[in-house]
Order: sequence, then C-alpha cells, then structure tokens
Amino acid sequence: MDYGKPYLRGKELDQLKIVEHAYLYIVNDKVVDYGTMEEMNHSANVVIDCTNKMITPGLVDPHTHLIFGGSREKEIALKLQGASYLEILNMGLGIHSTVEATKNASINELQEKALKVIDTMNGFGVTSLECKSGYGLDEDTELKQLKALVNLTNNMNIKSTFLGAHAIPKDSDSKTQLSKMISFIEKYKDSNLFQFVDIFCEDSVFNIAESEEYLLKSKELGFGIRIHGDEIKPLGGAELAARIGANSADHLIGSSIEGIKALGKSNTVCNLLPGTSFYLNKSYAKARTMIDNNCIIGLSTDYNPGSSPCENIQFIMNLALLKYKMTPKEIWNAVTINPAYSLNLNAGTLKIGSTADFVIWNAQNHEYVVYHNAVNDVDKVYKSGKLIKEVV
Ligand code: IZC
Ligand code: ZN
Repeated sequence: MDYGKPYLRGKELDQLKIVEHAYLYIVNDKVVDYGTMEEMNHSANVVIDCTNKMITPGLVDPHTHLIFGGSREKEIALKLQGASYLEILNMGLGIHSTVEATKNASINELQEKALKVIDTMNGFGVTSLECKSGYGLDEDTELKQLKALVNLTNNMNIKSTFLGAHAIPKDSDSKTQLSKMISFIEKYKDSNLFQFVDIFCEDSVFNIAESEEYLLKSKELGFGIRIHGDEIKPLGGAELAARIGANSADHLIGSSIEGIKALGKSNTVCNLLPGTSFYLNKSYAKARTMIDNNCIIGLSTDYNPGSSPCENIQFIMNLALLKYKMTPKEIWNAVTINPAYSLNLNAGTLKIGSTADFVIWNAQNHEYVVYHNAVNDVDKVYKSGKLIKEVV
C-alpha cells in the first residue's frame, strides 16, 4: 500500500500497511480504489471472491541473468569435488561456458528460453524484474541479448542492464575488456536497449579502481549503475557503491562494517541474494547489521545458470527469514517497494492510480508465505489488470 515515500530503510522496513476484510477495485489496468468491505460502494462486472486469501502487489525481482544459452549442470561434479566458483571460472568454465552457449544461440532461441523462465517467475508472483546481459562480452552477442529483451512479453515489466563487464574473455585482459565495453556504452547510449550498467567487481575479475572508473563513466553517459560487490572476496564494493551513488549494491556477503555504514547513509539499495549463498555454500550477508545501520534492503533470486539456478522468489523469502533473520514485514517490503525504487520502476505498491499488478495468495496472512517453505503459495497473478497465471 501507499507509504507516501518511494522506499523504506532501517527500522521503517518493519511496517506493512494491511487492510483486513478488504476490497480492491480495478478498472481496466488501474487500481481505482480500495478499502474495507464495509465501506465498499462500487459495483463491478467481474467479482473475484478472495475469502481467506491475501492480495499483495506483484513482486519485483531486481537482479536476474535470465537471458542466456545452455545450462551448467555438467559443472556440478567439479563443485562437489571442492572446486570453488572462482576456480571454475578461472578454468575457463563457469561464465565462459555460458558465453559460448549464448554465442551459439539464435535470438529466437534465447527469447523462447527466457519466456519459459518468465512464465515460471510469473507463477511465483513476480510481475517486474531486472535482467542483465553479460554472456556475450563482445559487441554482437551483448547486443543480441539486449535486443532479445525488447518487447519480449506483456506479462513482465523488464528493466535491462548492460553487464559487458561480467568476465574477462579468455584471450583478453581487464583493461582491454573495459575499454571495449565503454565503447559499446557510448555507441548504444541512445538506443534505449538498457537503462543500467553493472560490473562484476571481484577478485580475478575487475578490481575496485577499474570498477570505479567504469561505473563513473557509465553514470556520466546517463545510465543508472549497479554493482556485483563483495560477493566472494570482500574488496570494498559496498564503500564503492555508496561513494559513487549506485542505484543498487548487490550481494554484499563480505562487506565491511564501514561499507555497511556508508550504504546506510546513502540511497543505494542493498540488494541481497541469499539463494547464491545457499547454492555456493557460503556465508550470508549481514542483513540485520544493515537494517540496524539504516540501509534500504531489497531481495532477489539472482537467477543465473551458475550460482543461483532458481526462479523461486518465495524460496528466497524463506531464506531471508531463516538465514538473515529478517521479519516477514521486512521481507515483503524487500520484494516490492524497495526493489522497484532501485529500478526507478513505478511498481511494488498498490495505491490509487497504480498499475494493477497484483497477486492473490493461498494464504490468510503475510507471515504464512514467508514461513511455508520452498513451495508455491500463489493462487492467481494479475498483470495490468489481466489474469496471467492461475496456479492449480
Ligand atoms: O553465470 O555465474 N556471480 N555472475 C557473478 C554470476 C554469478 C552469474 C554466472
Ligand atoms: Zn548477478
């Protein structure tokens, strides 16, 4: 519901505007009114009985890598033998194997594959998401990924992020890769193909100084900026994100207390991805310390073929409860209003005049979905006032 502000931070996160015994009145694609049934004075052509159910805004997943070729299940054996994510990457596998498969896929194949994922995510209650490129690393394939997202479907609001700085191609080095990617951004800056620029700031990928220069240049060129920071090694990604005014700082598993404090004083959304900690068997970001330090928190699946092959945002909400010890209210805000803010997206709240993206849940209260583990509690999903998914 309407908080009268675009995001919630620190202690504010633990509030939720709830209307009991409510109606929601939709005309075409818009929310026109809401309130309690006792106050209801509208008549409607279609009435949906939501007795014993809950309605929320459509969820917003602010960090996905959903447009790619192939998959990486063949690398599981290496993982089980103890090879780490970065060791697998440095063997020329990991992101590089997805780059190869993405190069070999046609734009239609990429779109068909992405549409299946979007359909699954719709089924879990997601109606808006962010999607990154980054499995091309060269002009043609990055462009193919970004073009594949244009007008892909009416069932999902999509914001696109250019992640040409996702890895260093096998025959290149970081400096050459970043200078090529800056040329890409300059060349396509007016194309409307992407709204954000992101970088994998990580040990043996791009360091802090390189990331800072690259992101500042992207910002100057008019883009919003996001950063994969402190995911595996704590390099100072949190401090960097706060210093340069990033829209989001993502992962933050190993961020220092100084970095967390800096984020708490900034408007950068701390976008936490517990599914990745789970899948890589790593420690978890210090969400409670972040909330205590007044940070703005978002949650995401990080859907990708390597470190989080998971479309289920509800499982991420379960993990946020159990591993981050976030409260159910904090969790709902972190999958609605805050990620929408980080994407400059008019979504994530149900207020008068907002687009009617909403979910009807097989749940009688907001705690239930967060507690009910690793299953789907969705009943129906509406996008722009239209039923797009019914889970049976
Ligand atoms: O394909 O491994 N961390 N990038 C940075 C990823 C995970 C995606 C991947
Ligand atoms: Zn990512």
